[in-house]
Amino acid sequence: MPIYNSDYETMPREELRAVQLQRLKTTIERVYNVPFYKTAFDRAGIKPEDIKSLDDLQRLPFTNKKDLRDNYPYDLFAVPMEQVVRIHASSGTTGKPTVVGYTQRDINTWAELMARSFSAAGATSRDILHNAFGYGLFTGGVGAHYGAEKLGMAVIPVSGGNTKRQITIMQDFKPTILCGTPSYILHLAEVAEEMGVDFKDLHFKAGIFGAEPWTENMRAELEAKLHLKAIDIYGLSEVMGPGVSVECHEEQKGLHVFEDHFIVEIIDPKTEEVLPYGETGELVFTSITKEAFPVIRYRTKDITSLNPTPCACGRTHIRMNKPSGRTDDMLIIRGVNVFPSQIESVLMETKEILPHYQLVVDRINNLDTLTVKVEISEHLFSDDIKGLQTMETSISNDIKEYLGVSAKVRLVEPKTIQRSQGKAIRVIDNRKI
Ligand code: DLL
Repeated sequence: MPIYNSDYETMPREELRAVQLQRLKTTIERVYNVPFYKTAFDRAGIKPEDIKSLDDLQRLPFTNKKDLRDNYPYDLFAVPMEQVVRIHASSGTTGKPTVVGYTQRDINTWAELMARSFSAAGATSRDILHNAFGYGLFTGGVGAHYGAEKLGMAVIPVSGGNTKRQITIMQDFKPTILCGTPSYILHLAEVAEEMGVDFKDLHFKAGIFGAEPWTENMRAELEAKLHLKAIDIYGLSEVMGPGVSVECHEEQKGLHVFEDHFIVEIIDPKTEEVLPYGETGELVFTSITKEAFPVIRYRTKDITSLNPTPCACGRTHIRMNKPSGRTDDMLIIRGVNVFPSQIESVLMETKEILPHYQLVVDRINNLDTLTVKVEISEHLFSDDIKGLQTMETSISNDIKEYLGVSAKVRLVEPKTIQRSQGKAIRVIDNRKI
């Protein structure tokens, strides 16, 4: 049973739904004061008092990233600025970032959900957290920090970067829980190896990793390299930050959505039709307790499915499967849809491959071409050009066989693909330049 738990986590679903409905009603009344939502609801012919059951949520319009951008920076805030105590922003590679705000109660809720997330991962107040999520406008660092303190852990706020120093800190301060993006953590492991430090001699029992898609193969790699249990955590700035959902250490199979604070739906991204449990589509969240920046039916662009089956941990909250990617990261190569994570799965089936890779997409003579650059271990990168070519062809054949897409594979020397301190850049799409 979870250690830092609220009764909501194990509540019978009928009771939970009653709580959700009551909170949803309050939220809808709150957002009706925000001109954007009032206009959208009026256009859909819905008044706050029309929300009588959870099914009525489906009558409400969706909110998109574009709506957030159009209301940059503060026009979607549902409280006066004097009640806002924190602002974060998501970077966004195109256009303006999206800006989100929190009241003191929102910050307290977030800290509690992160504390519950750490607890789900098996952490207690006796643990020491090495927090390598970036601190700043990104929600990862500060979000994890407040939650860890709330649970009573001792937090080492190292953030990303300065990687060698991080390894020394791990040796000297003896942290037991590790946080970061999977790609940066992999880099940490690589630097530790260079420094002759074996994670076996460190003290970690669990790692809580997220903020970008990562495969089961990557989990196996991280668990083997770091000698810890790797737990997936999900979230997004628009909905709160990290701690919207998390895996439990008992099953590590799907992320429990904190349904006492968020209502989750899966829709068909094309038709916007709500899909039944088990079907894959786009995640949509409605926040039901947020004050400063509530979101109604926010389309995340993240692709996954929901699993309502009971879990060994005893939580009744629904699980979302590991997101496979985002609709806007999906590559369409000569008509075939492919997510970077699917390529990752195939690459990691090959033993000598290091999980550092990048996908380069070009358009040559009006045809899309995909090149997969991937590092291989030092001892293989030799003068045996023929051997390398055979391996490239074999991986390329695997990609074709499993994903139906033609890709040119280029094996490159270790450490030639740029390392990130936060989210890895997996795709370089030259068609967009
Ligand atoms: O990445 C919040 C976060 C911080 C989550 C630390 C987990 C840990 P944003 O920068 O707004 O917020 O990016 C949100 O990142 O819509 C997903 O596409 C992706 N993402 C986040 N967590 C996961 C995950 C933070 N566990 C966007 N698996 C989301 C796959 C994830 N994708």
